Amino acid sequence: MLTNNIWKINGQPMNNTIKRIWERFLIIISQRKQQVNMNVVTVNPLFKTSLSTLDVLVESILKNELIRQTTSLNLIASENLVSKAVLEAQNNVFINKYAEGYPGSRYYGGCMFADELEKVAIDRAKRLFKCEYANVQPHSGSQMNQAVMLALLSPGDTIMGMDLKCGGHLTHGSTVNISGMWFKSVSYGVDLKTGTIDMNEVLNVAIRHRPKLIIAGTTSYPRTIDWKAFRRVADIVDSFLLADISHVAGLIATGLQPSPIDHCDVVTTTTHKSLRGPRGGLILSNKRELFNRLSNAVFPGLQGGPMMNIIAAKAVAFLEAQQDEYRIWTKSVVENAKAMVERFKHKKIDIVSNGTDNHLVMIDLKNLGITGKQVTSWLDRCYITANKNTIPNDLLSANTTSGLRLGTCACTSRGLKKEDFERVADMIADVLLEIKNKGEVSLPLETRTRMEVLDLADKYPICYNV
Ligand code: DSN
Repeated sequence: MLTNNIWKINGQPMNNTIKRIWERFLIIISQRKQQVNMNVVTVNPLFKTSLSTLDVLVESILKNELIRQTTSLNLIASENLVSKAVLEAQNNVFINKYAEGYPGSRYYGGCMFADELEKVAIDRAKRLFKCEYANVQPHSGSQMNQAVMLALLSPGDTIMGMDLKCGGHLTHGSTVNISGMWFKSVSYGVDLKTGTIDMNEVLNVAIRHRPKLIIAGTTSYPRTIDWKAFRRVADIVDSFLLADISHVAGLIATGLQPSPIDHCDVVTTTTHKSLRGPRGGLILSNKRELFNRLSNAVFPGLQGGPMMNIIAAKAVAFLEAQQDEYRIWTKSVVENAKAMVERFKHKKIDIVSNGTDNHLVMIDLKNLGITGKQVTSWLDRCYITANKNTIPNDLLSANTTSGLRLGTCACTSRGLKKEDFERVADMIADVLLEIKNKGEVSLPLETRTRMEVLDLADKYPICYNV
């Protein structure tokens, strides 16, 4: 495929003159490589000095992080483990390239391959999510949501998102975030008995405050969101509807969760959670009248040049997400989360909403009388990585919390099976119960858990080269 494509620029065959120059260039490069190997010529040190020679400190930090990831079990719900191909794709020569603008309309020369790459990423994103518009340039989740607000709102407008404590996100109107500072922000929560979104409350809050933008989407909500019901509310109050599917995008891409694309004005997602790609954002839409507004908001409204090296890795992740292996992986992600829930319930540990439909397991620690902060620090000592999280009706701050959030993406990517997740749930349950009973994790339990974790880590190694 490469050999065919290399003779094309922007998908068009090169003319013969350019092709001859190109062929000559490839020969020179190959001769040069041989000369270098034979020590006949010297190489500019800029291209020769490796990280291990130049910067031992940074190199050792990178190695330590690989060792940390390899020797612990990662249950952070917003993280994942990328493939070798995605990791390779991110590390590329586009790190050198400015490409402000969009394919076919850039502010810099030399963008022919940047154009080609961005078009590939856009096409794959559109195919994956079955939509007409995709913007692959947002650098992050925060920026994709800011861009949507820039496109649709004016400062001072009212926005409505989910309460942070119930599973909403900082960028959906939190007062400590620009979304809650520059806009008047109101929120909806969940039914405290069921732990699920109460659409009557959503409608009531919407009617009371008439938001210009309603945001549906969460960071710690284990249940399926009813996009059609949100659309009905948005239509009643004549508001834009944004779905932020960052956590469940991968499950939506493979049809395990319903897609919001036909019900919402705009859909946003990060690319590094269940999508298993590089860190970054993505904006999707089927509303033609919004396409230009969204594009102009991302660039030049909010960002400068896109990170083309990251866009290369996004394109690869979008390709992976269309393959059978990925579909099977998403199925396992959900099955593994359900398996953990059952083990916790068996140990009489409370689960927010009493179950899960996705990759998330939200543990309610209130009845155990312990905090998320205590638990995550003890789990860290046992080589299990998770995060404290507020839960509905939480009386504690986001720094302490009555909840623990677990997610199955990273460990499923690593290869852990349902029975392994059950074993991990048992380990975590033992830790929780001992903190409840003794206020700490005893040395024997800490040692036992570490050994069990290392046993699993050994069985499912992370095989990146550093
Ligand atoms: N902080 C991320 C999460 O953990 O869900 C979202 O930005």
